[in-house]
Amino acid sequence: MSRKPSVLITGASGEIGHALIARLAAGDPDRPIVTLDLNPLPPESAKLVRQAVHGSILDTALLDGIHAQYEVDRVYHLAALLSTRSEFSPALAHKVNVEGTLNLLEFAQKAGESHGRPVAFFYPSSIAAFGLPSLEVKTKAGKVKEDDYNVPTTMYGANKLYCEHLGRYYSRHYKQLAAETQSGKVDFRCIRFPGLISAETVPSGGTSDYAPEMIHAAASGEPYACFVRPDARIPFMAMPDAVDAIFRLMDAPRAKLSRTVYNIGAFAPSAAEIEAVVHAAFPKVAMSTQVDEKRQAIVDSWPADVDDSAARRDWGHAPAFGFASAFGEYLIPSIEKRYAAE
Ligand code: AKB
Repeated sequence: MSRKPSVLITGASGEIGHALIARLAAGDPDRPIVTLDLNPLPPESAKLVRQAVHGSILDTALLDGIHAQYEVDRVYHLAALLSTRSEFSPALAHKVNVEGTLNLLEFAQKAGESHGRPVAFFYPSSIAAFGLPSLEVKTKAGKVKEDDYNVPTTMYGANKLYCEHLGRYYSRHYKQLAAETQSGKVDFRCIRFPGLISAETVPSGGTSDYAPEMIHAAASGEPYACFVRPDARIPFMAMPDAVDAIFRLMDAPRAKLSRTVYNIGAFAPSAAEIEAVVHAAFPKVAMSTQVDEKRQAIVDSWPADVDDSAARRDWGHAPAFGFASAFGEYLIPSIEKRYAAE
């Protein structure tokens, strides 16, 4: 039981959660962290949290139990089925990605009404919320703004786009016809992430995974057949910059925020450019291309890059890693060390 202001992280054992827990625990050691995930936390994360609850975001009784034990005023809702996995199980993706998110918004609303303070709610959306109709339009569009081409072609992208609107509803219009509105208890803040590349975790179920998969395969000496064309291009970001952006957005004064959903970018290499850097670091590893036309079509519907001027203006988004430094100074050295130690 903790009545201290606490943090709830769902999907904490995933790519973003691993880096987020370390930063949260270091930044505010007196603020209890409770996590909710179907998978166990890695030991290095488990020792940093007050409680690691094992269960589903669809289990409302479990969420009620967390509400009874903790005074949560900050939620990082990371649990999701990513784009490729969601295409194989679209109905399950809807349940997890949409109904699960609704459960967490209701949790946050209830917590805010209970302790009287707004609950800051971080929601990771994705470039999958975009849908460019053709390669020609994609090339011409260049850096895409948040409100353009919001016509996703995947269940995951549709889920993310709808949950962006759900979050804005809870934040600004919740029960707007009630005699006494309880709106404003959820302070919903959202980043549309590009493809994220982590040195610590290998992704699973994403369509942008060709980039991290390539590095992790090469560093472990495994041949890799890239499933997209060499010219395929989408925005990417190194995980430390993604976590930094979450902190900058969540720490920004609410009055500074002109929107609830923000694009952020860092670098937008082609698959061929990624392969060239990885091959230079691991020349002995066999790298090839074996296009999966269906996954390629998803990548072709995502923007070549994003306009993140609103994030830079409103809350100081400033990625530390460009393409060369992300691979040369962070990803390749860290991943090499990881596999050398194994
Ligand atoms: C995916 O590929 O599904 C995710 C994403 C781009 O949101 N990494």
